[in-house]
Amino acid sequence: MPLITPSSEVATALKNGTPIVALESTIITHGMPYPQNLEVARQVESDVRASGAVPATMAVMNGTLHAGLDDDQLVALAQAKGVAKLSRADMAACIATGGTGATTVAATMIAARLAGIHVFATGGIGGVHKGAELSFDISADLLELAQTPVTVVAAGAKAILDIPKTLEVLETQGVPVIAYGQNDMPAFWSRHSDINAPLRMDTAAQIAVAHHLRGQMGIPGGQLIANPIPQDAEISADILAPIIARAQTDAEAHNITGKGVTPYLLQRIFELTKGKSLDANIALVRNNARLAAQIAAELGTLHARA
Ligand code: PSU
Ligand code: MN
Repeated sequence: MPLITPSSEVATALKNGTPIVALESTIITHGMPYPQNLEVARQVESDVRASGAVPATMAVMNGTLHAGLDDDQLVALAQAKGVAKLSRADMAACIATGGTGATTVAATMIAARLAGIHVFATGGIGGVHKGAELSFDISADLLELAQTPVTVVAAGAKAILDIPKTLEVLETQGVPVIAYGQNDMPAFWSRHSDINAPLRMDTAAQIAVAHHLRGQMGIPGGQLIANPIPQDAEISADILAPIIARAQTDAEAHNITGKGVTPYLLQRIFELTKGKSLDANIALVRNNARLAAQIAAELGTLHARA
């Protein structure tokens, strides 16, 4: 049995060396409400295609790990209730039991590596949560970045996370954190933060070369590209700070823990911003998909030359 089943579009792209961009599915099942989640999933796939690459949305459906979903599968996933949220710990168990689950950043990286895909676009990664010194809540995404060779394009760390602590863990784990086109870390819904990014690059070609070099040098793990949200879509940090604090207090009051924390906070912030957080989230994911497609294309030319 193959470990991962590519869609026919992804299989053809793999054969022809067409650039491919991996996409996660937890953002569909746990990150956004229906029906916007379905619209966004389709829109991001079409953004990837318009940028000259092929999208590969990852998910486990009835015990099969897919790289690339057809529209019926996207619809089923977007509407399904109680879909598992799969990280490194759960993916094999979900396949073994014939289950259906959406892939987080960590699980999507594993799937991409299995399929032979090097670049992945998402909204935000998981990180070190505020209060982690008590809760120990540190996303498995960070450890995956340390060991799986996929370049992940995200919009920086969300303010629901502790950004300095997240950067400390990534530094310890040897993960390059590269701000795209600016010196400071973008902060997901806002373009800027007051925290300097460890690294900066200004072109997709540089990012591709660095990815390629790490592989050649035998350095395990991926790269995190922090791509600022487009200016016209950002929400200022001042507006968001009290909303995030409120969402966090509510999460504690409801004893939300483990896998439930990130989806709860995203949903609560959506409610408290009357949907504005979702509009920003959509704009930044689309922006990340376009950059990821450029990086995948640059990597394609490097591979063709090698
Ligand atoms: N950030 C978002 N939207 C999301 C997620 C993060 O803006 O949907 C999802 C991603 O799938 C990420 C996961 O990998 O949440 C992290 O969950 P946790 O913090 O439980 O590791
Ligand atoms: Mn967590």
